[in-house]
Amino acid sequence: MIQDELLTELAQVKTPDEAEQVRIKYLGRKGIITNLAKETDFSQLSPEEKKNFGRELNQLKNFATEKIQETVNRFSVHGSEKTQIHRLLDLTVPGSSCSLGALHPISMVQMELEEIFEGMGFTVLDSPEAETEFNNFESINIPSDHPARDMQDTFWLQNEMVLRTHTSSNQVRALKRFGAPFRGIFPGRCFRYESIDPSHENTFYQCEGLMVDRHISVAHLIGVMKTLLSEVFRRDVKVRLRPGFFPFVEPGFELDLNCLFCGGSGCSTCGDGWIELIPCGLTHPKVLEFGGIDPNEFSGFAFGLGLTRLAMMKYGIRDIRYFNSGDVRFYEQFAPII
Ligand code: FA5
Repeated sequence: MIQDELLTELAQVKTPDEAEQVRIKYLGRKGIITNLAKETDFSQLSPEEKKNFGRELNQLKNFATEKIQETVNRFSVHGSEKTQIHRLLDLTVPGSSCSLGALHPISMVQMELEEIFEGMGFTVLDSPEAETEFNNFESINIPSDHPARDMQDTFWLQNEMVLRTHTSSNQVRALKRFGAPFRGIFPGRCFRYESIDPSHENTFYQCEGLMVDRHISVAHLIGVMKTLLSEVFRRDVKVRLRPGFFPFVEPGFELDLNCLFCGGSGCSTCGDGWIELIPCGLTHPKVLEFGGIDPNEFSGFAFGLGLTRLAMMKYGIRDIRYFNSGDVRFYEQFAPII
């Protein structure tokens, strides 16, 4: 039987070329099936026999065409692989949900601060976490024998660089690079050798701000701080300004925020009802000089906002240790709904 011979040959086919050879052998111009019609003497056949012959020949051609095509399909993506994919893929299985993750609450506060300061004409600058001793201390008027160094004990690297203890390390770098007038903020991560408690971490974020221009006074500093806090909290907040010492500002202040958890009565987060939030002051003439700016012509103010503590106040997070916990369930609570 032609069909059986054809199927036996197709079963041995290993390449598309071999399948093509089989097609030519059976269906080509001089192929076995094609020749069946040529070799038959139709004059000897009755009309009924002619009809039957024609029908059977067509069936044979269709059978051969179909089987050869199936063999060719075994070698094509649209054939065998697709069939296999269909076998593996069950479109009725319910999909598995994919978590989008969430922005860290500190990132969200940082982005908000950046927008507020950009609105006041400040540039946002990125800065290194591993710093030179000069940038972190000396350039801002903290020489190696200054007791202020003890307040900011930190981690030293083997190459004598230091993990910055504050973002003030960028003040002189920025002044040297951009000169005066200058308005910029440098948000970033800081490191201190600290005893950890609900409001102190060894790794936390600050956002430094520096504005240098002609005739800058404490009034400018207070104006910028008020704008900042009213925009961040979108409500009236109570603040207090008290004298504070930092070798790189003169005069120096501590701007404290009335605790939003206890309303000022005192709690485990704030202690006495106030959260130390924004140390600030007028830029010390020595810092301007280190930055190549003439202190007789320019003055400025600087602040070092505690970004992690601001996030605590904004989102009602009572313990700073959650921020570095790596617990996604904590972070997801503050994510904006997308
Ligand atoms: C400074 O770091 C100064 N460089 C700030 C400054 C800048 C003063 C410019 C004047 C002019 P202080 O050590 O107080 O100051 O830290 C600033 C803020 O960082 C604090 O008010 C607090 O909100 C935050 N902060 C400090 N230490 C920690 C800590 N261990 N954990 C969490 N937040 C901290």
